[in-house]
Amino acid sequence: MTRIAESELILNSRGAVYHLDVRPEELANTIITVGDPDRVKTVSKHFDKLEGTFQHREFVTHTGYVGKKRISVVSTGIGTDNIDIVLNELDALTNIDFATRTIKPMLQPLQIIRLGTAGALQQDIPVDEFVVSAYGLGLDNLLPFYEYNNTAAETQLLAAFQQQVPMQKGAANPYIFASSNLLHQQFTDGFHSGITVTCPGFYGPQGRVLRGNLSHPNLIDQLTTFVHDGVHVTNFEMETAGIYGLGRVLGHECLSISAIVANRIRKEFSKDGGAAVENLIQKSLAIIENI
Ligand code: R1P
Ligand code: URA
Repeated sequence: MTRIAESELILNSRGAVYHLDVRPEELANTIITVGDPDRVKTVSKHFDKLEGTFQHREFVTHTGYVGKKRISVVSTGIGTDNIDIVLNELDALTNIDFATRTIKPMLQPLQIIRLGTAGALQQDIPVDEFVVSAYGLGLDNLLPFYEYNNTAAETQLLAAFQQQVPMQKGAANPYIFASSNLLHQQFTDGFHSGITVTCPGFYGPQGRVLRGNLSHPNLIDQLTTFVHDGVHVTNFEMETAGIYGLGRVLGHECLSISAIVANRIRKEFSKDGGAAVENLIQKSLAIIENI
């Protein structure tokens, strides 16, 4: 079996994977990802038992139990460049034998659930409500670096998107992946659902104008009006499509859920985003405990 070199899978003096500083036995198979490192403790304060805490750079990990369910909560920081690091290291912790540096013969799928924030792109999705991403559509450039398969439904949706939302030449090479059906069906009551567009930035790539003029000034309008087979774009954020795409590449079950903190159509921002995120965490943990 091929041995993965020290330069490719980097382990530190603790025998932990480099960026996350976590060892295989310190990670659960059910993982909640959050963008903000401070949000990790907002999740783990609900744990019945905290088993271990780890931190390196913006990557904070708390592992513990909610009831009998062992869960790790990991912060990713912002953006799909960080998702490349986190998803690959979570997979390595689970599916690579660190002693022999070889891929394990039996691959273990992880359940990876993002609890994040996002901006709504539909008038009827108010701030402080929740969106489950049925699809992640990437305007970033992460997945073009990997080989992957799309389903027929994903291919059709992407073709419709490319027709209805032509991107400025060179600005984006869109890709799309569906959520895990298995996870999504647990999160229906009280959740909106649709396409989440993952952007390589918060300002220009999400159509925000402060001082710099935009090459794609109609982006918000085009995304809001996009429709294919009754499926609409619900929201914007910065990680979902990368998680769904790498989840597909590596064989993990992924779901992304967002508390809506901005509504870009109504031009409103949540008066208490922290409370919305806390509500999302409580509602989601009650479900995750029983998955
Ligand atoms: C931007 O403010 C950040 O907020 C959203 C975006 O995806 C981006 O990471 O998610 P988080 O609140 O989970 O970080
Ligand atoms: N996160 C984003 O990426 N965009 C928003 O508008 C709100 C949160």
